[in-house]
Amino acid sequence: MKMSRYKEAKKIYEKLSVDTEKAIESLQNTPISIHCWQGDDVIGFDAGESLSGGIQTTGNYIGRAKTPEQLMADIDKAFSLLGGKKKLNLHACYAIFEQGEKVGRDKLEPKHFEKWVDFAKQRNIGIDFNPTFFAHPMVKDNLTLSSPDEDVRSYWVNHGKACIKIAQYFAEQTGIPCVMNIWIPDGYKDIPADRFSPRQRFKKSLDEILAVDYDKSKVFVTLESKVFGIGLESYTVGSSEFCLSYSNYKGITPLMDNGHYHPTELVSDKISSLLLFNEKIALHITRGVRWDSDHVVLFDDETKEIAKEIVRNNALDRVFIATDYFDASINRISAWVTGVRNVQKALLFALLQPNEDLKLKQDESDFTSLMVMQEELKTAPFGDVWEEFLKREKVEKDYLTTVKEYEKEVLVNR
Ligand code: RNT
Ligand code: ZN
Repeated sequence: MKMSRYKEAKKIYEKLSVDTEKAIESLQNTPISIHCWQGDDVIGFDAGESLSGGIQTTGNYIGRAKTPEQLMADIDKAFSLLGGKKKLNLHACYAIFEQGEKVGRDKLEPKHFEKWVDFAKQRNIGIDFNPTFFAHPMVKDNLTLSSPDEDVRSYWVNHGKACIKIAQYFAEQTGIPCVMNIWIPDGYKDIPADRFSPRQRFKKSLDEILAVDYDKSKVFVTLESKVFGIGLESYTVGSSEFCLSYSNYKGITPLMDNGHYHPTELVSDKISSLLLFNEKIALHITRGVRWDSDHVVLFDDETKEIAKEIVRNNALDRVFIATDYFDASINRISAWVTGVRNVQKALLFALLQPNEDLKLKQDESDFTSLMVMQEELKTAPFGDVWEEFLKREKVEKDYLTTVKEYEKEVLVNR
């Protein structure tokens, strides 16, 4: 009888001292926090404003989710095409209000997210959370937590505090810890006269937010840095140095988004340093094309290199892995599935490297072997192991057909 492609691949990897069974199992147990905002171009339900804060979606593909029901249905569709463990990553702007109810972001409560909790519980998944410091009338002159206007600053401090409580509610309701990520767009288009005071105010605001009493085993607060935004080209308050230093000072978790650095700087090279000094670290996996454009994640070199850094440092349980991209020019369900599958492919690819052997070659200064081995591994039968993972997770390899059907049946009618 002909051996299955997976069995053959397993044998080939065995010869390289790689256990494909172990690799598949590790991937199955690695949660990916899937961002809800790919489904509606980062609009949300509370402010009805178009996107701002130096980030931008481009494209006008049919079928943007406009209601909680539509977004939930689309997330379900995407989830049905994805294997592995999932978490849902929500933003505060996805609060769901009763008809006619209007609540400021400074006054949000757990009850405004009850429907999301039901959604998560029914699907047995955890929820991650983000205060939304953008696309809102209380963002004045592109400033929130660093604003010199005390009304503005305190409004956003109250938003942050409210969100910590909501994050703890998510953790308690689902029984799964919640990662709550703080990112602010604050910055200046042109050369500022004072770089110090905005950062000093940002620090003060974060101190005030984190003074809320919360359970640190249930809520992991992360802080995301950024180098520039559209219209905020000259200065961002939450720079890399600020965010790393602050995380260190307060014992919270640093978050790196690989679109948030100068184009030749690589997050894959930063992970090891952060792992040395932090118990946990967090990532937003995205793809910047010439700028922080948030294109759909591909199975490309940097995504693979990021995954390798997580895997070969034995850090799968120390890195909170989340996706963060938004493409409005293609089918949004396909965008979700393609990007998340590519993160998983990269992880599996990393899990299928003979990492110990490769390290040894480096330590022996046998760079010739190292190069040859690394290149050979690129054409090892990775695809067969990937398909085996999908099979075990009971998802079809082909998702395009399903996506197109859903588009014809559901999305075109919106
Ligand atoms: C913006 C940051 C941030 C957002 C989301 C919507 O540049 O990457 O993480 O993309 O919070
Ligand atoms: Zn991000």
